Amino acid sequence: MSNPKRYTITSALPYTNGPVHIGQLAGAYVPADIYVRYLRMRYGKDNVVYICGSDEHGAAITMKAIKEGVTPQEIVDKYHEIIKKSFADFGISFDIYHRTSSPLHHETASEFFSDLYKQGVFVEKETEQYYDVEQEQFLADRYIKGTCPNCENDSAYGDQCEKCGTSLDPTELINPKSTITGSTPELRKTKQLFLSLDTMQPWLEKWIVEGEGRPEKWKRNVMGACKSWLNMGLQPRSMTRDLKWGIPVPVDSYEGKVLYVWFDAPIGYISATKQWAEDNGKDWRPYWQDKEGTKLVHFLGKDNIVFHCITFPAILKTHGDYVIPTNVPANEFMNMEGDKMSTSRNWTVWLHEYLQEFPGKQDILRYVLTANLPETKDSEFTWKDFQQRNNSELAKGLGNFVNRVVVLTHKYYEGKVPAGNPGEMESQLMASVSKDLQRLTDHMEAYEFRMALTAMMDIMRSGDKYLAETEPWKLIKTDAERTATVMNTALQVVGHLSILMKAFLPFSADKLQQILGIEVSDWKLSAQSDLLPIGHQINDAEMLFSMMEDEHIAPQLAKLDAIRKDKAAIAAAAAAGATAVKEPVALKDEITYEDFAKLDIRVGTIVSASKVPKADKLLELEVDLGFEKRTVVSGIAEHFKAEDIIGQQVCVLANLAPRKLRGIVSNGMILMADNGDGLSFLSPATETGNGEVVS
Ligand code: B3M
Ligand code: ZN
Repeated sequence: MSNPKRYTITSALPYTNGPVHIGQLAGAYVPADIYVRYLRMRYGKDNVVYICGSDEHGAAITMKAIKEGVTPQEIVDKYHEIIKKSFADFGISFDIYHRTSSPLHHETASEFFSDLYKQGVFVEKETEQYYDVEQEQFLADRYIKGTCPNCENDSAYGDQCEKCGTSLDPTELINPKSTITGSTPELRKTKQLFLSLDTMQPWLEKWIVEGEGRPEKWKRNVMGACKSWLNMGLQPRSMTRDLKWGIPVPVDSYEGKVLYVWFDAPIGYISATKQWAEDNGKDWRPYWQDKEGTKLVHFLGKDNIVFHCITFPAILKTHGDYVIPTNVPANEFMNMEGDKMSTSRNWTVWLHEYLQEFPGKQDILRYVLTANLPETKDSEFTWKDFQQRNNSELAKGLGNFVNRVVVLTHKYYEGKVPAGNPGEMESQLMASVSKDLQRLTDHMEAYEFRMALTAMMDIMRSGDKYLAETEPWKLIKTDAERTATVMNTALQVVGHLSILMKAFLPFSADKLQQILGIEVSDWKLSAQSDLLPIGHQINDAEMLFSMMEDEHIAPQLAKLDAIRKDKAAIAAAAAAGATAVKEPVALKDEITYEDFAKLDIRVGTIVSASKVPKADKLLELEVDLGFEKRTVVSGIAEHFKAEDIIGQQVCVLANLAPRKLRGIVSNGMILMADNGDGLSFLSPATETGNGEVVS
């Protein structure tokens, strides 16, 4: 699609279970807003729609409601307002910020589902799902915690282990527990409607991997994530859930079930577009159904890639009437002050708090986030960098350059743009501005906003260098005509900056255009020497940026310090607890001699040992029991190195039913004693033949 007629741009719909923070801004909102502002200037406002809204369904919401002891509706109402306001105050220029709890969305998603159902694309399957007997409800994946079978993290969720990133089915969790009541859930039969992603795999591979019917290159990180999903082989995915909160499944005999949140949420982009169209007397259809003319681009963070690159396109494609995304320029994560951002630990900057604590300073945050966007790899936000970039790049750089030009224009020409007589130096400067404009535009089209910002700052630096070399403040004493040329040229550069800044620093851009007395917002692909016409009157100078002192960021650093100290205190308490006198372990229930006699314990010797790949705790052992050799998988890898235990005599529970661990069948169990800070083998005190009975 070289010349799309219109652009449908989306930012991921944030879950309304908490306010928005800078990690989300850097992932999905700041880059999209820059892109959209650029598109509007270049291709016209009427050809661009920028869509977002609150994602108000799913377990994220109901869990928060349980935690705060209120209804899900109260949760979404509260956070929808906070989020919507903070985005607006920050200048994220959505054309609409909608809600998935709205009747229009329910209707739209429901209809979409029915269309697919009528096409016969869903497969009904009976599954076994965990049910919390105390709470009397089936448990969504997020409501179940247990031990990850891959890395043995003991607080993995039913759908994903956040430690090793593996996506899971709840039934794979070891020792599952309901997060609502803490009880052990039981498996019960329930039926769901599945989307056969497996049958979509060939098309998805052609489209994503081979690029068939896909006009733009996708980013490397996005391709990498998609390929790893495709390589694992796509599985049918359930599009319905046994939950009370959500959009009812519009199919008979599915009463009491709702649509999977990742089915309804992306359709939220469509229903939001409908609402926007209705509010503005437009037709929503071309924005979603003109396959030739519409460029659809989704902005999001890396944790949402699979849903936007695989599931949603598969749904759109299957439906048949819809545009599929041209691009999904997803970002990686932004870290903060040397640590992963964490909302539960408060290790982030909340947007609504920033706006309160730094009033009128939206553009500084926008600038610093843009300069550090995690476009190709994870990046980092620090308050020191925030201060430094403000001071050296905005206040002393951009702000100072602009201010100098405006002040000198008033001083020499009463604020009127002087006539110039451009020479070699001026045409060189304007040529370099043109080159940077082209470069900036290319970066915008390629979703490289960090580089685009650098190109804008390079234009400022060229202008600044030109002033430093021509020194109009000295020249004025000897050559009035040449000074007028210099000032005219510098003013043109400032004029161009005021347009470019609209994409990155919209508040300062408006202020600057007010100072310059212009209202120009058509994107420039090459420098224009009469952007500010001769004789044009400009307004009084005003500082665009001010210096950020240590004391301005000190409260922020203090906040983080307090969190760090809390964390250290918890860790110290945990460490102290570990060395403290251990509580005796309570005895298990009494058993009879007959119970004991059922155990067949034998002496054996470990003859080989190796680490089980991708499992931190497991060793695969071969144990010689005299009469046969056995494979035993043992959870001792954190205590022993494989090579150190070969030849070790051990006691083996030899008649334990075989168990499969990480795909390996384990035949027996090695008996170990816990000695307080590790494990030790139980072995006969004197050399004993392999296979001898322990009794
Ligand atoms: N609400 C996940 C998130 O907030 C999800 C995005 C939906 S986009 C359709 O990260
Ligand atoms: Zn794991």
